[in-house]
Amino acid sequence: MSSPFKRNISLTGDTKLTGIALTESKEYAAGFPGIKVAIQHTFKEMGALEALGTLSKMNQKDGFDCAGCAWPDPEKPSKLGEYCENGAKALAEEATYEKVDADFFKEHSVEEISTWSDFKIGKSGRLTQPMILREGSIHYEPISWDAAFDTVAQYLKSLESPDEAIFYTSGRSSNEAAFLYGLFVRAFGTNNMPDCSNMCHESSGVALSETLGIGKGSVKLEDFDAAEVIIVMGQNPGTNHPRMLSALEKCKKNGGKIISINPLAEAGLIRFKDPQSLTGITKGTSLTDIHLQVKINEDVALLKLIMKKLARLEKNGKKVFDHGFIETYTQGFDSFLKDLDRHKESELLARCGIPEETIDEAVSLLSEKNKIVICWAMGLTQHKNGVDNIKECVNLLLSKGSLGKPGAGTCPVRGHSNVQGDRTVGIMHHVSKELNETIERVFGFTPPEKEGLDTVKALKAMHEGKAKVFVALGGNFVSAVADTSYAAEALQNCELTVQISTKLNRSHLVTGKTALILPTLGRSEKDNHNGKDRFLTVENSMGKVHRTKGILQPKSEHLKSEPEIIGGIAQAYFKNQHPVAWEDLGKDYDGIRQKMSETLPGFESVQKASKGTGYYLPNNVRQLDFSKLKNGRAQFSICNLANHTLQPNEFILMTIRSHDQFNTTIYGLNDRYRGVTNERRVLFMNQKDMERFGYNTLDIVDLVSNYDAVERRAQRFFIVPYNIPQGNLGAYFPEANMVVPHNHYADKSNTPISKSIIVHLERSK
Ligand SMILES: Nc1nc2c(c(=O)[nH]1)N[C@H]1C(S)=C(S)[C@@H](COP(=O)(O)OP(=O)(O)OC[C@H]3O[C@@H](n4cnc5c(=O)[nH]c(N)nc54)[C@H](O)[C@@H]3O)O[C@H]1N2
Ligand SMILES: Nc1nc2c(c(=O)[nH]1)N[C@H]1C(S)=C(S)[C@@H](COP(=O)(O)OP(=O)(O)OC[C@H]3O[C@@H](n4cnc5c(=O)[nH]c(N)nc54)[C@H](O)[C@@H]3O)O[C@H]1N2
Ligand SMILES: [Mo]
Repeated sequence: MSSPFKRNISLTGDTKLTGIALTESKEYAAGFPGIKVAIQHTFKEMGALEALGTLSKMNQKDGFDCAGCAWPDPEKPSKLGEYCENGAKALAEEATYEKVDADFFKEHSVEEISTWSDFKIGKSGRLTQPMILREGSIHYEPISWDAAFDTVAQYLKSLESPDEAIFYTSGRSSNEAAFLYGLFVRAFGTNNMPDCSNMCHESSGVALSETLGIGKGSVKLEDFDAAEVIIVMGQNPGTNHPRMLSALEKCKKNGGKIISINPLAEAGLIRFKDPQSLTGITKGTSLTDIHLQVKINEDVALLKLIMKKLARLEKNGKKVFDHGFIETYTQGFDSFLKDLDRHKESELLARCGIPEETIDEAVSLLSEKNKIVICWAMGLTQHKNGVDNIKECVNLLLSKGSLGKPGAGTCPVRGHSNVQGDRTVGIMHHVSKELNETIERVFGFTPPEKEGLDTVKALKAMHEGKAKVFVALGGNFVSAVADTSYAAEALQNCELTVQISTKLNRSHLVTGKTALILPTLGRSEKDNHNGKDRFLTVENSMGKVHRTKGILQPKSEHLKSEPEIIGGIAQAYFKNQHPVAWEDLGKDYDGIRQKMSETLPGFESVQKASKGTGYYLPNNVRQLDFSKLKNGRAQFSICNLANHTLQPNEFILMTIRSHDQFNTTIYGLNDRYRGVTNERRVLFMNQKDMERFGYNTLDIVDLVSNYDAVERRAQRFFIVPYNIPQGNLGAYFPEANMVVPHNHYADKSNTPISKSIIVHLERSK
């Protein structure tokens, strides 16, 4: 027997190190350089006229939702535009002139393209027509839409069980597309719906559901105006949610204070110059009042220490906690206080590595105030104890009565622009009995009752050959998940992999035996059907559903919208033998919204989102209604401290985003705020650690992790001295994903430990 055909695909592409240049890291974010970069990117990729016209429609009532992040739009958007430097880059990526068409794939094999860097692959341009990579071939060839849909249908039919298929979603899809996709996957017969949020805010969802009864945040944008203290933890808004800086600035103007908790002094948190306001261009605001430079993954230790100090003040007669609130709405406060006694202040202090007087400043501020908002992102969620990190934040808010009133509450800052909406409308691997019953009533079929696979489990199932077809609604699975080599083996084990995408990425190269590219319209593009421009809806980070309508000419006449593609696959699979008229529904967004309004709690008024600025979904925390929880009360939790055992030569590594990327999409090679130019393979290290190990600036090392006796290696990183706690390191995602183990993840949420990986360093050969 001949050995099976295997393509020779590179997982890292070109890792040649470039002419790196280092400068001082910046203290302030945005301002003029931000405007300049926004303009440079959009003008270069899409031309000046179109760029200016399009930017002015971003995040406006009659325009489209920026795909850059999920931060909400103010009720009165700025006349100068409601976008940021990185939103402009996101637009430029999607609206680029460059195209990846049939000629491109004829000229370049997948083997060749895989040797390019992620940056070069992304810059190749927009996908323009359906393509197939046949078994035994290394070149994609064109295929018609109908033949592509039939191919997917045939492979799905050939499976022994629907559970042999995996349906991934990234968070850029509209509510309508995600709803239809979830419906089709259930009609097909599985709950295998891993989702990018499994790697993102799943820890927040689990922690908040268990303690407060809803897996989402409780604050609205106006709460930032009224807050007395905003704590920003494990988040880098200057880069990843730049429009949030305007909200923080407003809080400061109203007399509020900001505490940032982060191993790094991130530029945007220190000072901010609002590029959208004339005063911002000249003066700038100092944002952070107190920076607690915590060691990686010691947030629970820090919060426990703060709570212990608050409890002592209270014992000494100061009114610190909101006992009325605690008695009326919560459960478990006494056991929580008792548990704090188990920990010694000196040990907690040593763990978090922050000068005590700085912590005392924060304690003193928090003791006085009770309108407190806590914002957080990946710095808290992507650890083994990610769920406990967030529960500890909830403990603080509950003890201060900082929920369900203006200026107070939880604010998990979401990543992808519609990741929250996708989950709300039914993308999940869990089974909801209520949703299943409603689907049965509204659509006339019985959804499966078996729990599905999340990202971690789906990867394992493909690796073990238990899942054979992989369909992705957006995203770049191979580069986004932990453990790149393992992920590649998993995908390459599949019979068929299908990518519904806008732009070329590594997941189009690391494929199953057969692979399909189904190119789709981007958020910014017109979605015309029978002479009428259609619109879609999304949900922002604060639970508001609103419409989004593209305005640009589509990049190719062959593109289909996501709902049309899902409808097409479903139609090819079911023919006309199913109660749902899939093809018609895929084209009829009002029809989908009608069905959403009959199926999903809170979506009764979704048709209203077609006009105006949208509406808020119900949120029990805003009403202080905890009736769904044990004894009808919000829950205090007893949380675990991080538990790492390090050898003397080991470090804790966090994998973070540079200022010039959107997840696996690389906008450029600079991290302006951190002072790095022209290189992504960098490793941020404390100067004292460099001295201890005899490293010089720009020495080149490999990162090596060793979990369960498996050595994982990410090669060739430049050492950059940086203001980061001793024993901690930082490197960029996705380059460093090579060392993230696939089988180590957060308790309960299964989120990979991308922010606390134990590694040692070896000089590169
Ligand atoms: N321009 C741009 N915007 C984006 C994205 C992008 O890639 N580019 N990605 C989007 C997505 S999907 C997401 S999820 C968000 C991500 O937004 P962020 O969570 O802000 O992104 P990261 O770069 O992962 O940053 C994590 C931050 O946490 C800190 N940190 C790491 N470990 C710890 C820790 O143990 N404790 C504390 N307190 N802090 C820690 C890091 O220093 C860093 O500042 O942004 C979204 N928006
Ligand atoms: N080590 C490490 N790993 C991480 C993280 C980390 O911090 N460290 N962060 C994790 C997080 S928070 C997340 S959210 C995941 C991200 O995981 P993913 O969401 O899977 O990855 P992205 O890079 O956002 O996906 C980019 C691709 O999406 C496609 N795309 C863009 N817009 C659209 C659209 O409108 N429709 C469709 N159909 N496709 C579109 C394009 O082809 C583009 O190449 O990565 C996770 N992985
Ligand atoms: Mo994310």
